[in-house]
Amino acid sequence: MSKLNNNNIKIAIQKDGRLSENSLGILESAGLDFDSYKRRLFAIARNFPLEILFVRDDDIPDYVEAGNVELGIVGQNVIYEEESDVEELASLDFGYCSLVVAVPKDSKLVGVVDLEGKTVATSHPNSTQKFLENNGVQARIVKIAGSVEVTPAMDVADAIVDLSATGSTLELNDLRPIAEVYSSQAVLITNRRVLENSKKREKIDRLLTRIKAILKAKEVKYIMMNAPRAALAEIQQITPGLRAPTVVPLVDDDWVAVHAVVAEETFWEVVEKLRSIGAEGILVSPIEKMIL
Ligand code: PRT
Ligand code: ZN
Repeated sequence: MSKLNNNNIKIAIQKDGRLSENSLGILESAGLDFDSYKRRLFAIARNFPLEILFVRDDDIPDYVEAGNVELGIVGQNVIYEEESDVEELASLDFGYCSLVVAVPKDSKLVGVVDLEGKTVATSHPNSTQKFLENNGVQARIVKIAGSVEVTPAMDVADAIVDLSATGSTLELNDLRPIAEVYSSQAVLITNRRVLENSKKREKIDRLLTRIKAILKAKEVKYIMMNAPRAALAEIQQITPGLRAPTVVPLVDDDWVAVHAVVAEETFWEVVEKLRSIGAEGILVSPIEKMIL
């Protein structure tokens, strides 16, 4: 790694797995131009002082903590499990999952306390140990590298602690969740020492500004509509926009065109209200980036 250009900052992302596509996607949306063909060991951005390293997700917090790379994109679950001393710069809104305790559907175990004296299989032994301790439960933990979900059927364990996203894997294996250890999503991480280096910090801040602009834009929609001029005051109440909606006069004096930014969360409620006060021809477009 040290053979690469020292003026560049480095970011480690998952080479091949659930987080890879979205991690690459966010860097591309941030305007970085690089070749990731077959995700070789690393790629160099042509238009930003950044190198991208493709590694196993489990190694990402270690590289960031040791300062081999300045940044990383990884699931919070890996940070929690490895108890890594890293700083989260942004939650990236993908890679959502939960670490859950699950038992066979026909099991008598219904809560964490029922795990007392039982055997729990997991590939997250640290998180499991802490969770059991916090709940005052003593159980035997069996560390499994993969396919944790099959262990109850094999009589290896009474319960499992595993990541779950859609819940399909639990369902397919006749398991039901009985508790959540924590929820997780992908995050951008760094370490505190890096932030003390002003040259590196400046580059990290530039990249972070771009990433935040993309994340912010996902929360809003741009809408355009025609509305009776008489309804303007009400429209302004419903769609405050960034400062205020943009109002464009139309040839017909009684009507105006209004452009506004609307939060994704309340989007349909806002549209229904706008229609009820006479807005029509409502056009909606996604916002690619939002720089405040
Ligand atoms: O090779 P490498 O070590 O890099 O990859 P990996 O195989 O260790 O990790 P990978 O690619 O499976 O997961 C990377 C990260 O994605 C995890 O660390 C989590 O942060 C996140 N993530 C999100 C998930 C899931 N969703 C997920 N569903 N990681 C794993 N799963 C597994 C889970 O273990 C279970 O086997 O998917 C199954 C359950 O999924 P559902 O949808 O059936 O509930
Ligand atoms: Zn892994």
